[in-house]
Amino acid sequence: MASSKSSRRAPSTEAPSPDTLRVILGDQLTHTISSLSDVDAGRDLVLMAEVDDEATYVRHHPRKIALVFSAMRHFARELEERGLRMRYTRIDDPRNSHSIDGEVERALGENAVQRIVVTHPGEYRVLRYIEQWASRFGVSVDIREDERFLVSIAAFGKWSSGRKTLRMETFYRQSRRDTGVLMDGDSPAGGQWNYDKSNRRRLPADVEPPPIPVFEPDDVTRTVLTLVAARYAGHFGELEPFDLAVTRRDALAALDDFVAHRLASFGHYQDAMKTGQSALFHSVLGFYLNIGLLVPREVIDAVESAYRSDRVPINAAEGFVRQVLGWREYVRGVYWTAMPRYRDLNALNAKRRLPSLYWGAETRMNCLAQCVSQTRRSAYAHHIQRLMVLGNFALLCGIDPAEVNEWYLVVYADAFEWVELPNVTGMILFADGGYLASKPYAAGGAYINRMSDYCGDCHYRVGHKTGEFACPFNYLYWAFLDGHREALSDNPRLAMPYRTLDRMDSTRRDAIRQDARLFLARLDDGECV
Ligand code: FAD
Ligand code: DLZ
Ligand code: SF4
Repeated sequence: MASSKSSRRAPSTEAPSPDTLRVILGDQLTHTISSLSDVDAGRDLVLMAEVDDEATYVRHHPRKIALVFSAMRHFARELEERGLRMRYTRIDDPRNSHSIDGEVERALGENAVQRIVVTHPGEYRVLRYIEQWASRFGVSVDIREDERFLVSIAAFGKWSSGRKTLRMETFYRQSRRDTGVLMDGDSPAGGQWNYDKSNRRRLPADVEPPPIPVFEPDDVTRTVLTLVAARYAGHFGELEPFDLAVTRRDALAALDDFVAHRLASFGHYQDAMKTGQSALFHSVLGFYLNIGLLVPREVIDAVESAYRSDRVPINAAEGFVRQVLGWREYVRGVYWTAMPRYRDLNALNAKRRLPSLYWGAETRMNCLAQCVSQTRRSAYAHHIQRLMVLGNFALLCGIDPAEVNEWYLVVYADAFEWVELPNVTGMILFADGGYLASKPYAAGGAYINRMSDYCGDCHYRVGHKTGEFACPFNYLYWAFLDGHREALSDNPRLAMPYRTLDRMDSTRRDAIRQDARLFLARLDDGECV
């Protein structure tokens, strides 16, 4: 890989001074990225930079920083092998300005560049500074569509315009039709659009999920691990053992492994949780999709092809495709059509500070303890852990969306604002008032008990509704509905729980309110709950 030093050699007749600077961000590690589609090896310079601004604007989990830096270094080496001229700034380069802006400015100062080409970034914050490059640096700036997504921002904008609330299912069906994925002519493969009903099984005790592939760090990754350990020591999370894929080749191996060994059961056990098993039958591909080592279309095609060749059932293939073609594209569309106002939404007026248990402080609630410690170790939790344990608790306790958003952006190695923010603000906190989801995903302890083995080892009793040993999710759930009656009671999807609440006698309702008040006061006082 070229260092920034070697890329500033005096131009020779073979290598004229570059006139175009192609900027590749840390989540754009895709050989077919639009910013390189017409790259000219003779005239262009490709800039990549490891910078503290991106690693610390929130204090990312060290595994995420190592994943991004190591994948960037491997990708730069591959580009160099393609014959491209690289200007790569390492994190420990003493000349590093530690911002993308600063690195672009330095490159422009040392090369007679007329034009910058970059693919649309994944975050509004980054787009804002890229949009200033033209006036700031006096060069033309070509911001290109990120064609790795199947639905463009413009197409989503057209679809969503005029709708007060959006629904993923409608978007998803349209996307299936538009792309032909899992379609038999005009009909959905297998006859149904959605197989969710078959996808809610608890994991039987005798089902052992296959291991997730591990990738041994090579010398490049080892160097990065040493740097990350030294520079970001105070960040939440464990760096080692580091076993993630950092190259496209290994990410493709992870995809093959998922399709061969876990996809068939993905649907059935999608919602299940088990102590000591972080991924179960999930793909663990979000890390690689989100930095570009894999592109969504190839992942979807691999899954569809497994279904077409009878290797996996339709409920598995459809369940998975819905996540990638449905949810992933949908939340991205919501993000870009609703930013920047989306970041400040707080429809339920939630104000509580994020409790220290999210950062690993002791808790007697076993489900939370398990999910937080797994997150600290691996920078990963599967969807139901994020949604129905960690997210559900944040919703029921009324935690400030800004604090919850920051936590999710910090702790998961697949977290980038375009996907993290709508999932937190829209899906778990209902802070957008129902723009993204039709109802809050609030639930009592019974749901967690049904889908996991956490409750058996808990200090609390999931069957107790109130009282000293009652599962806090139980009374917090009813207290949440009670407290947000004005905002939520008209929601048809909540009609049944509100009827149940209204049928409770006043003694029970008072006990719920009292237990919730005491619990939240103890939480605010920093007591172990
Ligand atoms: P699988 O369960 O195997 O699913 C396959 C793929 O589908 C994922 O890799 C992902 O690309 C996509 N997907 C699934 N659900 C969603 C969803 N709700 N939104 C967008 N894509 C989805 N996903 C992220 O990629 N980054 C985040 O920062 C992120 N934050 C989340 C925060 C909360 C509160 C919640 C509830 C969900 C969040 N998700 C996020 C979505 C989802 O939880 C993760 O994509 C998933 O757990 C990653 O694990 P996996 O790769 O094993 O996914
Ligand atoms: C997440 C991340 C990190 C940790 N570091 C870098 C970096 O040093 N250089 C870089 O170009 N990108 C990094 N990224 C990814 C950016 O934050 C990413 O481009 C934005 O999150 C936009 O999606
Ligand atoms: Fe979580 Fe309640 Fe079960 Fe304990 S009893 S693990 S707090 S759901």
